[in-house]
Amino acid sequence: MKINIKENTLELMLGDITKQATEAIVNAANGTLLGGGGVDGAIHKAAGPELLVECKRIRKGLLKGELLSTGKAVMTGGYSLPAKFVIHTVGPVWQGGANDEERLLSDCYRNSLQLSLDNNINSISFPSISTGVYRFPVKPASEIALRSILEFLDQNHLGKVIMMLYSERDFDVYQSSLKKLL
Ligand code: AR6
Repeated sequence: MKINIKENTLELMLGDITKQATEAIVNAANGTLLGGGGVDGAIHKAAGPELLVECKRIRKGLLKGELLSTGKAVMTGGYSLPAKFVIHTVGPVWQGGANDEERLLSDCYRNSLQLSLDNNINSISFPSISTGVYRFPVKPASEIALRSILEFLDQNHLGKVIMMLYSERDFDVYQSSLKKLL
């Protein structure tokens, strides 16, 4: 499913984000930036060891216990990935919904898109942030993700945004949320 928002496009796709040749792909990382399971593990594996070296260098430059705060985003090279850049963002852990999870998840999308814009990146792919290990329920997460992207694309000229879903079930949830939002 593909839609136009002013001079931008948003497309929902089913597949592996590590294979995506958009200029940037987004990593659902954790605050340590040292890699992990899920999409984070897959991205580090496909990018190769230099990605971890750059992540460690960024981490050394962070204050406050050297963790990247939830909702924030940083950028690295893509190394052996088809994508030129990786934007690492830290989604909120689902704790029932009363701990600012909605705003923090929205921050992940907005800050990643802003970082792309600031670096003249015209195409970016997102995974479904927080809906794996961090247990954010997919339906509300899809609504927050899509609303945040649509609002950003309504106000900015970025180019192409892809939501890369990893299961048919997630794809269907995102598709019905998008239809509802339009
Ligand atoms: N391509 C696209 N999507 C993927 C891929 C892939 N190759 N692999 C998994 N997904 P998760 P989180 C989907 O758990 O919930 C890590 O250990 C997956 O099916 O990767 O934000 C980090 O280091 C799900 O829909 O991220 C953190 O500690 C979505 O990506 C923690 O997990 C997100 O699932 C972050 O948890």
